[in-house]
Amino acid sequence: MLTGFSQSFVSKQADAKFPALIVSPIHFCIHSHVYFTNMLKYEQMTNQEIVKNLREMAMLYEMEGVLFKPRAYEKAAIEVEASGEEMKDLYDKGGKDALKKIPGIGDGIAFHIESLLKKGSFAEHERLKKKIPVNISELSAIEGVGPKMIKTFYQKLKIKNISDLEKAANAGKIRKLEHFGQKSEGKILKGIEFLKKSGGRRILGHIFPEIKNIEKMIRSFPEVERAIVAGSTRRRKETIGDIDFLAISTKPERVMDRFVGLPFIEHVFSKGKTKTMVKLKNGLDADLRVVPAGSYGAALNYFTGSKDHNIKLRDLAQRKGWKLNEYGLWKGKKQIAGKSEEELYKKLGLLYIEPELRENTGEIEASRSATLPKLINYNDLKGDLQVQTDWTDGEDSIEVMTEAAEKTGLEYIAITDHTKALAMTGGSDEKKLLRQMAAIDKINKAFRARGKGFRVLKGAEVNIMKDGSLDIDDKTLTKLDVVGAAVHSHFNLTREEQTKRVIRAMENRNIDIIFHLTARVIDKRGPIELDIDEIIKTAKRTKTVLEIDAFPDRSDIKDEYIKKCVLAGVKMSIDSDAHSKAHYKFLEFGIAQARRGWAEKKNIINAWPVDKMLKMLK
Ligand code: DGT
Ligand code: CA
Ligand code: CA
Ligand code: ZN
Repeated sequence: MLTGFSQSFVSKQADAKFPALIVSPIHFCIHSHVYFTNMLKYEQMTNQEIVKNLREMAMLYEMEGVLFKPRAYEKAAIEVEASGEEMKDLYDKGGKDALKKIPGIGDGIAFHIESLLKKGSFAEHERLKKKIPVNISELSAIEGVGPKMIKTFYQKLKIKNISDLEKAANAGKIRKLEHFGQKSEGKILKGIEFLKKSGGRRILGHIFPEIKNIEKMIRSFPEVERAIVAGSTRRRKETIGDIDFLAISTKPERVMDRFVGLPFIEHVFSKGKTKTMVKLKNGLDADLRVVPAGSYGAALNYFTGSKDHNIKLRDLAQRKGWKLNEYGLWKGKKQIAGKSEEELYKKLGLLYIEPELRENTGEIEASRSATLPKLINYNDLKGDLQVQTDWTDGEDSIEVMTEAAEKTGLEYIAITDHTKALAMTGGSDEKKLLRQMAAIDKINKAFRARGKGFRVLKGAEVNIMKDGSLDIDDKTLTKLDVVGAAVHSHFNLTREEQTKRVIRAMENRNIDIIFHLTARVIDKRGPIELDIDEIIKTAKRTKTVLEIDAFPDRSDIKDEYIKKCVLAGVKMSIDSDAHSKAHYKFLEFGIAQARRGWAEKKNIINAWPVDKMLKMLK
């Protein structure tokens, strides 16, 4: 989380949306009844806040040069982040022992989380923070800036936050530090620029578990009949600007009282009978609207958006002489639809349109002509073709990753550890790959002995070098079941050079898939320059699969490119890019991405059984 820094974006954004309200947010901070009673007791931390503390701890230990602990804390952070349950609730129900049931949380970390829940801090964290009193979360959000650098900046230049760093870089002070130069100084400034441009939008996959938890809590209010999150979250956009909740109730005031009393809430902008606007502790704004049951479908449709989709629907209604708004579809004063979305679409002469398609990019026309795609479903994946393990920079062993995959209902995974050009990950060379293949053979044999059909495929995430060559020889690649290749460096080549580079990799007969094609990291760096149409043409010609990387800050390729692949008949895979067993949960966001790109099961090779999938590869 970017405290402070993103705060200014959020309020700027709020300014634009509710100009009359936000003169100074503080004046409009309406503390409800519930809030005051909560204040008597300590307001317990949400998962997001706990994750932030654990991540900071990992980085502080890394600054101190402590071994193992950084990784242990990062792992715990990943697990808490992915948890469908609030630590606070687990702790209330079962104490420290309940926390320890979460993988990656042992005695020590459970003790610290307990302290976070009880007092909002823990001793070790406080001690280390005193030594390096900087805003670590904020600084580490900059591309390429890690704990060691943050420590140097503080010790040499007393840099505590992004604004200090920006000033120092602009004054040419960074380049004078040992191990730094003009180039790294420029990179830092570029990273800061990128963060500023992202305008406070947040990556859906990072925030989704918390949103679902809030939705669950609203649903549990006794006066609430139904509740759902709408807006860009329901459309499953890669990033969201704010959160839009919708509920049905005949007692809206009671619902609003309860809503503003939830532990996630930082601050109440306004509280009304039908609409309440708050800022959450995670920095995002959230609205709750309460409507009567008869308007639920119309309101859900309206607040799901997108705006462009809504406008098109409204025009459609108008052309029939009707009126469409968030309360219903109206013929004069008579409501002719509005209870459900299905009814609404039907009345407008349309087939139901899935939320992921509602961007006015042709879905309304396709609905009218009954040519909507039969979207891939959230339970359609049978395999995962990009999985890292502790052979390189993953957290878990092949065995643990395999077991977890089986538990999530998959039938196969490909182990695709990094290769030697990525030295910092301990990437495999040819010899190490051969050893790993032998290890995988053993695991598969054990599965067969137990009469289980699960398959572990031998793979790699081969590095595409600057000139498009690969860092592993063809002789070794031929022995693998699935080979992915990816760009991890030289992000600034020209469009022509970059396109040529990737095409050369695709032309290699051993390369089955291009992983995260554009190499973007949504909140850190933009995509590499590519001639996408040329890439897609080459993918078709060379039978290369393009991956939809489900890791939330990648979400690469994006929906628009997926749609192009569908049209061109280029096959895709949806992979978690897991570096921990908790990361299989990200597959859901890859599927969402595929759906937003109009993809069907037949377009996605790992929605197929393993044998059919393997036959499709080069
Ligand atoms: P976000 O929050 O930027 O990630 O994107 P959305 O789509 O959630 O947008 P938001 O929160 O501003 O509004 C929620 C929905 O409300 C939006 O998807 C469609 C509807 N909406 C908002 N403003 C308008 C408008 O001016 N006209 C129409 N027809 N619908 C609107
Ligand atoms: Ca929204
Ligand atoms: Ca909104
Ligand atoms: Zn990796």
